Amino acid sequence: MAATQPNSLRLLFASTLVGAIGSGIGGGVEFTLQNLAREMILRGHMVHILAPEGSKIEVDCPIIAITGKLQPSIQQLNRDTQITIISNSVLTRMWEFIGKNQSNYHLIVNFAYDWLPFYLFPFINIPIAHMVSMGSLSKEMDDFIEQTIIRLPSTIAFHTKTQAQTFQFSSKCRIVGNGINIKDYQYCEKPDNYLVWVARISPEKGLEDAVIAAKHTGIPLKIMGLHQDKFYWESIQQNYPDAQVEYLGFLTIREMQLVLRRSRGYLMTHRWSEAFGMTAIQSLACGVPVITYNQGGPAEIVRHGQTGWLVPSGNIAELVKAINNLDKIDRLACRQQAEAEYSIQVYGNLMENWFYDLLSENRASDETRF
Ligand code: HBI
Repeated sequence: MAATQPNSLRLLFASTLVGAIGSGIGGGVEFTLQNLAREMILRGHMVHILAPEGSKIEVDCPIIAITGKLQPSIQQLNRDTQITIISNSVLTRMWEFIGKNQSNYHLIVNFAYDWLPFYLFPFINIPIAHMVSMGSLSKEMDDFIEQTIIRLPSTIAFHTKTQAQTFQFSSKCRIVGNGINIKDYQYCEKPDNYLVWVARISPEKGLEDAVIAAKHTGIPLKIMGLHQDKFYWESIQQNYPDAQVEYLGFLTIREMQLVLRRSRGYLMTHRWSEAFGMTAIQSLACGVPVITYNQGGPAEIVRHGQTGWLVPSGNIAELVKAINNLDKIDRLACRQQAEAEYSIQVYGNLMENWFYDLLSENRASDETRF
């Protein structure tokens, strides 16, 4: 007899472990995790969040702090770097907690881009839904992710097709986009005369291209984001001393969007294949057109000529041209695209359906097990 599908789920969110939530080191994942937790609670589910000690969340749900050494960010490693196993790490302690307490939950949502959660699925009795946050970055992580894709493709989801395609065998995995609370963003029809760049200040985000392009157009550029690589920032200041750039700091989402919404355009000059690009949908939600290099998730989000411009990667002359064509973009169309495709309700539906599917699959395999 098929067990009844539980309507309200007990969900355990396993956070990224490169830094405490709120530190900004976890980038867009910190934001996605909290948006989704809030949305699942609104839908009547219970959510517990497992995260490094010191994490601060803006969601009214229990956070289980895990002590131990943080994970080195995989972006700083290169493709052939060996995976290091760290003693007394947040990673191993988090999964010790999960091993002991898994019977209190229906399902785990894993947000960490690390080997252990992908390796452990045969030893955990409840489904692990892996929300993969980046594209292929390291050979060894690819092996762990692709092994899971081959054996349990339904437990893997990517934010975009482009991101999924960086892995092998990913055609059967879900694409779930991402989502924000559109009500948190105020549409701005008449912008002031400046451009905006928002990201962790680190080489893979290509800030210097935005500085050079803005300098050519003479439009001031406001920069926001975590100072992740001080040398990189200093080199930009030394190389372009007369560029009209202003660094506003690593602001809260609310403060950031007050600056973002009044800009003429948002520049995305990432060098790596950004899996999604939360700031792209935040920009659209404010009515701000997005100019992005034509690679990774942002190129899948922005509608060329309608809600922004796609520019050949690294081509600064094309960036300048796109900036000069910003006024051809209808700002209301940007807002409408965010409402239709990237609200937390749309993302929440895709994720909730995924969880229910995993649970009914899991139950079916249990039934065939006996
Ligand atoms: N590196 N090892 C590791 N694990 C993560 O979960 C991780 C990371 N680097 C960056 C990161 N997560 C997130 O900031 C991005 O997924 C956005």
